[in-house]
Amino acid sequence: MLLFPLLISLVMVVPGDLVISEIMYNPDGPTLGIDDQYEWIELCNVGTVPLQLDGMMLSDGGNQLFLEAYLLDASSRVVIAADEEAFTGSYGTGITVIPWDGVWTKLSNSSDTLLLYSSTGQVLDELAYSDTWGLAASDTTRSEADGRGSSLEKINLKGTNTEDNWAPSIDWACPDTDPETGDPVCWGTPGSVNSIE
Ligand SMILES: [Ca+2]
Ligand SMILES: [Ca+2]
Repeated sequence: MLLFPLLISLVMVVPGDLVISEIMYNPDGPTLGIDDQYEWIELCNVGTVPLQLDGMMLSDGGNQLFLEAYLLDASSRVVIAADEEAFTGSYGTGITVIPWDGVWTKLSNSSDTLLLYSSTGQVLDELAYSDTWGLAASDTTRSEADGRGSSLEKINLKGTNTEDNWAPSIDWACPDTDPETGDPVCWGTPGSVNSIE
């Protein structure tokens, strides 16, 4: 019986199996809080076998954060939060937040490239996003994901990381309202199926 988890841990992850599925790169300051505490990244195992995340790395090319041991089931998601205590304070404790070590790979509020590496250094996923992604045609200022409450979500998790496959979350089961406009503020779908998937 002891061999079973060992065999699972030896499954080699390949690009496409584990993807960056959602990011909160610019948390809404008035309702959620500052970037240093409330940024987060969601990963999804879109493969067919459990994947061991131990030793995987997320980086923007500068800071590097290393994932600690966690066996992620197929079709399951986890969240990596800049500040776990702040995250659970806002989103509750029912979401799987996994531990990491190193330095948080800060998510730029303008544009950034987020890289996910396997424990052997292979690039598993690469997301070069921009704050112009999801900008409504009628709005020339900011997208809903750019500090207005929404996260940036991937639409087809097995598709490309191009602008047409990412958009602001539209889940309106929202925990707070914008103090200036009174509109409901959505904080994305960490740990859950994306609202636009
Ligand atoms: Ca940010
Ligand atoms: Ca999600």
